[in-house]
Amino acid sequence: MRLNDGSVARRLSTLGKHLVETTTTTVRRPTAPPIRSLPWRGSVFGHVAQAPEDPILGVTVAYNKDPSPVKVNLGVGAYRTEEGKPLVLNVVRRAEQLLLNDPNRIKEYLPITGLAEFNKLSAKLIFGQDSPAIQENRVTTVQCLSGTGSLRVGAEFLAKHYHKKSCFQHTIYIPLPTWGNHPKVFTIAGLTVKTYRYYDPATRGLNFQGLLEDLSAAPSGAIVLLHACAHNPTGVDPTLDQWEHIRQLMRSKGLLPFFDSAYQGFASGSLDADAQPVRLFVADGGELLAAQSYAKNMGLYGERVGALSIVCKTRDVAVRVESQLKLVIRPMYSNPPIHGASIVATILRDREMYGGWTIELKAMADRIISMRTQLHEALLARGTPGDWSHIIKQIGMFTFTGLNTDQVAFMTKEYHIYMTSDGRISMAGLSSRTVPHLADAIHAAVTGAV
Ligand code: PLA
Repeated sequence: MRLNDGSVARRLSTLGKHLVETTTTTVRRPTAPPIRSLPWRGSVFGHVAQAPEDPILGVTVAYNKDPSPVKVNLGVGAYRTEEGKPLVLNVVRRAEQLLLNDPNRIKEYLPITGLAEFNKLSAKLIFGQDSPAIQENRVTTVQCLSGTGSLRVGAEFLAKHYHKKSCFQHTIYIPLPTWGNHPKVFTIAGLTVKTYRYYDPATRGLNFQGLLEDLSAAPSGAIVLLHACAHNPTGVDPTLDQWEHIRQLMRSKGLLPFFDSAYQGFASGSLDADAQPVRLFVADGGELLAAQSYAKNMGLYGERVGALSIVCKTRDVAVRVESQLKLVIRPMYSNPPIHGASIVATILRDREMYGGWTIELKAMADRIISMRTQLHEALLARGTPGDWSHIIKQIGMFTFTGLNTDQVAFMTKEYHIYMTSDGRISMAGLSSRTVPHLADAIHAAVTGAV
């Protein structure tokens, strides 16, 4: 279309007016009212309450904020060297080097159930090389996110699929006391949590009678959480004879064992000895669950590597159970990470590296035991009132000191010693250098001397 001169002139004049107006006058753009003036002006999350710190991991948060040069963190169960440094095992460094140098390493997704070789080797580690249940292919093992993830996957599977005639099928009995995360993991997965007596504060040992009474009174078909070894927080384990008693009682009542094995090798220094209670239950042909963690025994805390095994009556059942575990895992985190499981598989498959691991593991366990002796002697030397023999009797990473909340708060405030408020101390976080300071703090807390 051709424009005549008149229409061109009109258009130019309109454009000119527009330009003048927009540059010389204030344009009233529709402006949004400030958010603060609106009726719903607060955040849609405004009602969210401040949550408390985690009772264990929160201790590290408080420790990190303390500028004191003498502070000691005995809260979380994390191994430290004599120099107070975190430890990466030599055998882990070697495995990582091998993985790094392998040009065939890829970063593809793992299957939902994780690294197959890792799963096989993990089952052998806990149930034993010659376990009949493994030979009969009636164990299913899935790689999970360390011990916590393995417990959670197991709990969700039970909440969905554990069918006993009794209406108590979804009740899990946990020891009193137990690791603080247990009730949370099981409740959120949909199980009802109840407790059974375990620890006797008077003897600072096992309340075996109370345990037997409570398990006898538990409804048939209930699930029972058992610490495979190095009970957290008490450091008190049943003897093998007592385990046998527990096994007979549980099997006779049809109680389903769910073992939490977070410290295999840390209790006695021997991987096989620490797995004995679990193997006792597998040997009778009955069913059970076992959650394994490599956080402590391989020092792979942050790699989040663990496994859940379910021992079934037959191969056929195990295959179907595994198919359902996949349905639990897939919408939760899809599939597990590859690196940590590859480290573990590299070590477990190689005889020489496996041997190296057991030596380093024993050294960690021995150092913890030596901390027990040193702390005990330091308290005796100070004449600290009370019987402190439980420090050398208890097993594993922790000592359940018997100190109360006020005494713990005092030790933190005055001595910068960080520990959980139930009086648990991580022996693995102590060193010869810090033992005297801890002993001074305990002495002052007990005698009331500042
Ligand atoms: N089960 C028990 C009995 C534990 O003590 C722990 C860790 C876990 C499972 C979970 O370990 P993982 O998920 O790291 O493999 N307990 C620690 C750490 C060491 C923690 O609370 O997370 C503790 O200080 O109690």
